[in-house]
Amino acid sequence: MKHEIIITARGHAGTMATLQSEFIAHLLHEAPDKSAFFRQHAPTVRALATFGPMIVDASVMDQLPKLEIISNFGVGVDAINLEHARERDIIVTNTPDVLNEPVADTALALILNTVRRLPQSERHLRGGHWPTKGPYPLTTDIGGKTLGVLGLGRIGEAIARRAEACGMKIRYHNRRRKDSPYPYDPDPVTLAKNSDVLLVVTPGGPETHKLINAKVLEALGPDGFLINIARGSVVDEPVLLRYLQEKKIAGAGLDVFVDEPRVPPEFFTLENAVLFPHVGSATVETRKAMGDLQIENLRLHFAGKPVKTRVV
Ligand code: 8YV
Repeated sequence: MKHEIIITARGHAGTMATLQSEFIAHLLHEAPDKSAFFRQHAPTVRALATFGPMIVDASVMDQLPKLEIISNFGVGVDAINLEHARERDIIVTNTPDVLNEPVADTALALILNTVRRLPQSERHLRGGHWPTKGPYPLTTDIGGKTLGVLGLGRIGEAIARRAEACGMKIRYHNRRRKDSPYPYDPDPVTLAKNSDVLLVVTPGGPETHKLINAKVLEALGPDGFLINIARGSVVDEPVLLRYLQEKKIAGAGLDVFVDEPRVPPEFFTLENAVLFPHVGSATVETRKAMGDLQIENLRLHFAGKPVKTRVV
């Protein structure tokens, strides 16, 4: 017997295809009238398969009285109201670990591209400026510099390993100090002060909202770089923009933005910013592994077994 689920948004194609063949999958993003859609499927739907930044708030959950599980594609569950899920006894799952290494690869690439200004130097060549204006201006080594990791979890550790291989020194701040060989700073401002490159790799959500503010950027200073591969919400975006425009920090490498896929166009003209369109985990292998885990959690739940990667 096929179980009925709702898919909340257009996600990874292979995963969508499997979900649609294994389950009776109703597509929320294709429904012209969302309220009518929820009314129609409320009596039968027990699971949500959710993708990307699609908001799954209390009102979505409460339109589905039979909802038992929300299976998220992605490690970050900041788009889901976890408190409400807990109250309603709804299981929430995510896709941790399978993306640690590729996200860490992206982070290292972003650090190197930002500090060494490699995309800018390529633009210099493509723009035909090499013969006329001469070589691209010198940049800065990452070897010997300090990487401050804000949020030393599994992805943060994978990035730290790579940065160490490039000769960087590592320090970190977490809400709770952990058993780690790296020096600990008690707050983000101190970490920024002690870092040449400040890397944001915290979860999103209310607890980290605008954690990177003017005070932190001030502490990072005119020679410091900010790298964000976490969530746009962790950074006060207009303040960061001003610090970049006024060159009050040396540069920023951003894989995430507040209102994706919309990026404030003021960022496009900045010479001291490197911008990636949220590609941290965007490889064929990793997106398949994430989808497989999302589906496995649904299969386990419907088989009456404990899910594999439960958040709530
Ligand atoms: C994906 C992510 O871009 O796992 C996460 O939390 O942000 C990324 O891996 C996203 O989940 C794709 O929808």
